[in-house]
Amino acid sequence: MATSVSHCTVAAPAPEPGGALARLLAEARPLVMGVLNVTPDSFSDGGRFLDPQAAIGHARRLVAEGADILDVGAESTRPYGGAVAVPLAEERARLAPVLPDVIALGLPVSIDTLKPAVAAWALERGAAIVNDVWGLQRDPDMARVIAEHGASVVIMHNRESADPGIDIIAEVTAFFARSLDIAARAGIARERIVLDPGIGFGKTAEQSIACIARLDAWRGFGLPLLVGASRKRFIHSLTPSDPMERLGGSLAAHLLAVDNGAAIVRVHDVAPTVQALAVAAAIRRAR
Ligand code: HH2
Repeated sequence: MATSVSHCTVAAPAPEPGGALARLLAEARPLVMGVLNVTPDSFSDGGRFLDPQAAIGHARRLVAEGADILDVGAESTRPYGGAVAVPLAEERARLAPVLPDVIALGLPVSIDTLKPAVAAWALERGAAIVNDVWGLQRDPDMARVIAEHGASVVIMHNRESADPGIDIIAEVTAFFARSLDIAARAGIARERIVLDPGIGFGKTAEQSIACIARLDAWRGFGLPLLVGASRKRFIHSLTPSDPMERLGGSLAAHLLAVDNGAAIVRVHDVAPTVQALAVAAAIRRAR
């Protein structure tokens, strides 16, 4: 498209194939995705940000602390904590007074939802990414909605229950291959896909640890990898602690995840993570 301005012709900027997320990833530094849970029952911060003003205030704080992306969810996805399924109208009602203000902060926003209707609603309001903790395999409409809106997607591995007897690396690899097939058939551009092994989802503590340790197993897909270890239960399995006491374990997990190739870390504690990443990067540069 070209626009005529008096005597000269100005070319309109070409649409970016990978959008805001690809632009950030091109900076070739680990990105920090800050978590905003507008829920009463999230495993580590349920109820803290259900009030819209508290949620918007927290989003501002995450931006000020250096987040690159904001991940907004209004239904807890916690696998073993007895999270209550939230009806569509309720999920949208939680998001409606919050999402526009969060999007107005200017960072790419991802919507953490299982429902294609919520994803579509958020994308139409300016969200850039859909964070699907069932990797496009739960609802057949999810991939179509993402493709139609030209959005990016986080494909996360999940399974109904943990099985200590399986090879978790092979299982996640096969899951990613299925999800990527669904994405390709729906027409989601590869530049718009991020893969996430789903720390704590359908995995024993040992399997979650193995996924971080063996992150390079999925480099062959040629796609950015995301790790969300923040306050997760596997940390408790190593050092018994309540979720709010797991910052040290979360930082260790995310630093090693980045060393092993993670492009994005999904965290509740943005400021300490940004600081830890900066220090680790400086030490790496000085080697
Ligand atoms: N973890 C949680 C939720 N969404 N999305 C991705 N892509 N990766 C993750 O590891 C991940 C996720 C669980 O954390 P939280 O949002 O704090 O809890 P809850 O689901 O209970 O709201």
